[in-house]
Amino acid sequence: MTAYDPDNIFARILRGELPSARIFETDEVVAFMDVMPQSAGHCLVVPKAASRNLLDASDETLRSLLPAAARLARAAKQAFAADGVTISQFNERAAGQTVFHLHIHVIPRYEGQSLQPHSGGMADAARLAEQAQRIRDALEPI
Ligand code: DGP
Repeated sequence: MTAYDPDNIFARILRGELPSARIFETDEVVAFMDVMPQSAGHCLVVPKAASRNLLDASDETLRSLLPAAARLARAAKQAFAADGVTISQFNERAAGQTVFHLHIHVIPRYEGQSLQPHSGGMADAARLAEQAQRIRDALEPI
């Protein structure tokens, strides 16, 4: 497997070198809005620990990730009055991965609406910040 690149976009977001519309942070993970949303409220949960994807992640990293994704999914569903939530995660380029730091997509779904393309158009930063606030307001306490 290709080595982890510590200068990938999400590593730089985690270090605060690039901006993101942050939703929450714990000791283990950071959640922020996806800048190329496939639906209204599309967000990501990213472990702080370095791995390319699920294939090289430690069990410890994976253990913290799914509860965080579920918490984020519940909040995003409520905040956007969504009808459902798609959870997705890609491993390596052949599987559709474009950013090589492990992350889980939390994609609110709406009856009768298909998804925008994966890694499609960029969303407006102010709009993403407002959406992050809406999800933050709907988060359950840990
Ligand atoms: P993938 O690696 O295929 O699971 O998808 C990466 C996702 O990350 C894709 O939905 C677009 C999103 N993305 C790409 N660059 C940035 C960025 O700079 N900031 C944020 N917030 N999201 C990004």
